[in-house]
Amino acid sequence: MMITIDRAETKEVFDSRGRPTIEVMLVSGEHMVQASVPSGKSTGSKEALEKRDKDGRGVEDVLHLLREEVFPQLLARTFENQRALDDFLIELDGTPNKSRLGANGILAVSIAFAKLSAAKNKLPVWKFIAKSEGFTAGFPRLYMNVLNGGAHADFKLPFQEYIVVAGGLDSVRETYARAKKLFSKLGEIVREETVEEVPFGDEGGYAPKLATLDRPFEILADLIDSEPTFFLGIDAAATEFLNKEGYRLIGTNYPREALNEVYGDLMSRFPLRSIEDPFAEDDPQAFAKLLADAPEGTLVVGDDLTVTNPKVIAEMIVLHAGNALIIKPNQVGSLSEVYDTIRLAHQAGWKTVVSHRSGETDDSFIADLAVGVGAYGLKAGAPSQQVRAVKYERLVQIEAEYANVLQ
Ligand code: 2PG
Ligand code: MG
Repeated sequence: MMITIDRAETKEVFDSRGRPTIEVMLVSGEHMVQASVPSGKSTGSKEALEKRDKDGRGVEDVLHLLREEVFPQLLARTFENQRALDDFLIELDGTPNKSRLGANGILAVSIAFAKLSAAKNKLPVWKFIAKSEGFTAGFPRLYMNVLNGGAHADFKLPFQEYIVVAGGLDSVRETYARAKKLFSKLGEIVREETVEEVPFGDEGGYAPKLATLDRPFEILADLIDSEPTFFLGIDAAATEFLNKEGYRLIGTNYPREALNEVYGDLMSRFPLRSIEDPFAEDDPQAFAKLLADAPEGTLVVGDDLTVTNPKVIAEMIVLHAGNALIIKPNQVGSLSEVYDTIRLAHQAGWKTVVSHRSGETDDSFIADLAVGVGAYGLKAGAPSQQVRAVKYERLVQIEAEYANVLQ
């Protein structure tokens, strides 16, 4: 179906850290959609560029480019599909990393267009993605980040994210309800255990100071004991704690071989089965070694390593530098490229975990994306922040709608 855009507008909205980001509204006939884009903190160096004003904060320049340059051209054309729209934007930008128009500006238009296409085809977004891109839809496990550390919480805990991976129950509604209960219980446990008040980290998880490397795992292993299908994950975000002397964890520097052993030891004692960014983003060999050494069934997950980029994932597949990857649309900046990356990953037998960013908005698009591509997981933080909860709530809503949509 050819899509004509009748009206396009953009404005600044704030993300969950109170930093400006971009919202785009598109209108076609009777349909009106909105999309907004998140913003990361522990970013990979090969990510497409999130364009900021000279002050390093505002997005006025991008808004201006969208209004004055991009929108007039959008309105003058028709687009056959997502690829045609994305190719047009990428060409208009004309740089290898989307630095002229900004990956943030381009992605906001790209996602809004996907929503518009779904609306015009009278399909829910997840269904439209599955159908138009040839994916098999399915429900993801919840990757719920319940304890925040690293760069998201002043390094009070050494790893950036301690995640409960929840799934395997009859329904997403049930899974989400049980995961939320565990999250509340965790709040009581960490408050009892720490003298100081326990703050929340960037992604809404608790950010207590716990004395040992083991302690968060002991607490979480106990917590999920009553849920046989749940397991634990971490996002080490290791680039953030690498220095000249090695990987620094609670005052000790570990060379990469020793860090590999730390992970092995943790996995042998706790139900830890998914490890994201265990080593620095420029050390795929260390990822490959961990995967080779790890127990069967372990997920070694790339994020800064793979940056949702089809060219990079193709290289990492050849190097066996993992068996799963994080999918963050703003790392690459257009949905067509996101779909390319997911296709390459799935063909190679890698699992995908669709993810939010640490600075989020109330847009729940990633939930539709996760279901539409049949992702293994949806990583959306802790339910204490509304911008995170809306993603899980949208999954629950899709579950209700699923039965009514012709498969
Ligand atoms: C990550 C993310 C999201 P950020 O590292 O996986 O949880 O953090 O958005 O800061 O890159
Ligand atoms: Mg990460």
